[in-house]
Amino acid sequence: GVLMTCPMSAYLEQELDKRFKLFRFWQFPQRAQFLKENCGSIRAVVGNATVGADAELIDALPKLEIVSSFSVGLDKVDLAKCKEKGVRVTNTPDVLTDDVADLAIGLCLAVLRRICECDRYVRSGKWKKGDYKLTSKFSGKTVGIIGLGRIGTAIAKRAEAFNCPVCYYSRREKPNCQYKYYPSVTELASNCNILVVACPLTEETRHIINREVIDALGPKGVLINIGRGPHVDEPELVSALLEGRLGGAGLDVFEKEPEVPEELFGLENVVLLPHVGSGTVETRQEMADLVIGNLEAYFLSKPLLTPVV
Ligand code: 8YV
Repeated sequence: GVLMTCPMSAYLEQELDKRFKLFRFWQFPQRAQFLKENCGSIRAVVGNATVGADAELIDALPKLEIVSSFSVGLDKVDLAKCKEKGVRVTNTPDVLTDDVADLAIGLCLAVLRRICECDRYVRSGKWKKGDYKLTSKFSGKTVGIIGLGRIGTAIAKRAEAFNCPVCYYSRREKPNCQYKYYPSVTELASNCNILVVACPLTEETRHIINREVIDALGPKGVLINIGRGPHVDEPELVSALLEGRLGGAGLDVFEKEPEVPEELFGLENVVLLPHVGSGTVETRQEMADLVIGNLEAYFLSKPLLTPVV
């Protein structure tokens, strides 16, 4: 049997249902009772960025052999626990890189050129009373990227096409990389106009955007987050935006999704999205196929397509 932790894709659900005995965890409000009755037959968990496989769930499933996550980020999977118990883990890298990078650029343009605010301006009929105020140019601005992995590199390539100088922070300088490296996030923030969070969420990167970094980015700087909400100290971000100590923000992720700080709703220099970085029909189908491909490979004793553990 396969346990799906929460609703994530109708297509994936249907395809899993064709191949395995599928348990939909969200349909059982009595979780402890459900686990007690079915733990003997669940060999795989399919989770996502919202509900993964924490230590408690892994411990409750003695027959668990593989966690196949419908996400590239694995911050909701207890990887140490999986390793310890010999549980394999797979994710969905590469197939979502373009979409997430596209959306990061979309957020840059939306924040600087006020695309969403302009749309509201037209819809409300305000255009008839006068032209919209001037906005800020994106092309040529310096883009600082935290995490130069698959997604960070794809964002850098797109930024280059806009003639934006690119610089980055990562734990180590990348060999043979033409972008300027800064050994700390604060130095990166001091030296760019737009700071993009594109690293995995780990203990080390939690609140990597703190007050010091926000102040280094400054009243003309813009923060873009397509990573995870907890990368940012959200109350610090909200107060910096409200006090005008930060120029703007484009956010696809939040600390307590789907809760978004309502203080941000009235700000024109902020664009808020409901965690849709990978949310296209095309990519979600490829992600689903990768989840299934990994499970099939595992149960046929073939090499996993995208193994992490
Ligand atoms: C998804 C994500 O939003 O890949 C990730 O890490 O955050 C996402 O692609 C999510 O897992 C879809 O349900």
